[in-house]
Amino acid sequence: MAIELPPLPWAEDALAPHISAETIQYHYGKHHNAYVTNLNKLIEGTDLAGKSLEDIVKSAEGGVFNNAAQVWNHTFYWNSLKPGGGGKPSGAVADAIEQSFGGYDAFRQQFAQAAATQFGSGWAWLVKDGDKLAIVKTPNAETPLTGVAKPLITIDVWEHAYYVDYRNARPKYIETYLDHLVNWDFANANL
Ligand code: MN3
Repeated sequence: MAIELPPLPWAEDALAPHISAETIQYHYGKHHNAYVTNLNKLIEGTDLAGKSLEDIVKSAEGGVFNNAAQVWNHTFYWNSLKPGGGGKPSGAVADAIEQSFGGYDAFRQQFAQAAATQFGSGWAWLVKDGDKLAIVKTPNAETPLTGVAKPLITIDVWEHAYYVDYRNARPKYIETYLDHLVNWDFANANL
């Protein structure tokens, strides 16, 4: 069975004015969709056809890995966003942030720093690594899914994620993600 493009968890204009419908139309409708199309072409007729997306990400290399991981990373990113999100977390993830970083403000500063300093294209993640939370950044399509840490939320820092709305101002996009968009319910569900 072919890998499918999952539906968005909200309407394409639901994140405006922070992320515009135009960005979502390109980012989901063109970029994410293209990774799905490319992946299906690459695995057709191979022993990866019929495997789950997660299994393909964990076992593939090269172009198959890049496309599969980008399909998985983007779906995880959409779920990391919600209309009316952002601000301080509540629940178990709030306690874990307190214990791991010494408070929300320290977490916020470190997450923003990681996302802003990922050179070129990539991702920043809040992950659960053993008993602690940690912040990691990954280049290009690389993803914590191939390691031992469990991803809780992510931010896409490829230029296509913010250039329409923020031009080159990546730090402003990161700040907006933290203050207005991040879906702490998703982080709590993953914890
Ligand atoms: Mn992207």
